[in-house]
Amino acid sequence: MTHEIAIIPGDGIGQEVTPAAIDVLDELDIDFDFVYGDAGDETKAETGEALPEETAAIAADADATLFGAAGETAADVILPLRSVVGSFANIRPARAYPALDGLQPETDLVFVRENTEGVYSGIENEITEGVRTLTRVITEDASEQIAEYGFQYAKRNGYDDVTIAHKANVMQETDGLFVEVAERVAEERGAEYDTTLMDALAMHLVMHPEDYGVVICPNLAGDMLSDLAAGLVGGLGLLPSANVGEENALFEPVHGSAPDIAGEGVANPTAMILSAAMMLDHLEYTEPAAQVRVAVESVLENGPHTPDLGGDATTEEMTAAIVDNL
Ligand code: GGG
Repeated sequence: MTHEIAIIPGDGIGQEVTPAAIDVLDELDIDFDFVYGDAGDETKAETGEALPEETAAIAADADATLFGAAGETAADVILPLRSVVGSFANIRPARAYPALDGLQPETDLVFVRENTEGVYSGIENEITEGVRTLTRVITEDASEQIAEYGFQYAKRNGYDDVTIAHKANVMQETDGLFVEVAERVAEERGAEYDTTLMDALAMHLVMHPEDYGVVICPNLAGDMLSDLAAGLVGGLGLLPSANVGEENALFEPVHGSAPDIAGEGVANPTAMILSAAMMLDHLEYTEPAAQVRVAVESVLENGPHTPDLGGDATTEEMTAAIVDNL
């Protein structure tokens, strides 16, 4: 069976780490048909559109999409792409690797981030000169869907600790609804859970990440807390993610386009390759997904490493070592 995979490298280091994931997938005994699409800052400069219709169509028609990184046009690229694949959940695992000198070696967290609304609603306005507004949308349906997914994910993957993150003491209507619905879902399932204010959670995650497992959170909180967690385990170069829908899905590293190192060929390919491993799981290639993770872990243990991990290897050298380990 051939799987059609949309490949959208996007901006900056997305152009460098996406080929790394393809090198790894090419090494597996699976029939993939890669279909390429353009999107991002350069595409906008060239065509006037950050996400051309044909690129969105490629993602809609594919069995899954691999996306690299978004730059200045993130709101016009990654948000609509998530919508095109019908994604309602953004899964962002952040785990420490024993071989790396991360700040918090006990970290094993998974953020289950609501992926369609909150302050990413796109409803922004200029009311009058110097006054701009943003509408934060929280719906019962989306809150229920993300809570259901979060509790199912925790059960399926053996996480005992589930935390519902919110800021309902201030955003009383919106996060009031989010936490009320998530608690109702937990109680209907008979599941154990905690609720925590997201600002306090940020501090506790830094000090005691080992106390947490799955964190179910509204959109912006998930975006920010997962970057914080990346800092606990060795940096953004390590964190993959899955944007999951009912049928389709899109996989991307948590990092963005990293303009400070783009073009130098030294971006860490780990996050992108682990995103491809999440895609393999989604396509039910559990064994190859595990093989890819083992190969990545071996290189994280033995090198070579890119500069973000203290080494001097290029993206291509680190990728070649991972491929050799498959
Ligand atoms: N590959 C992730 C990426 O491009 N991130 C840029 C960004 O700002 N993303 C916003 C988001 O994840 O919601």
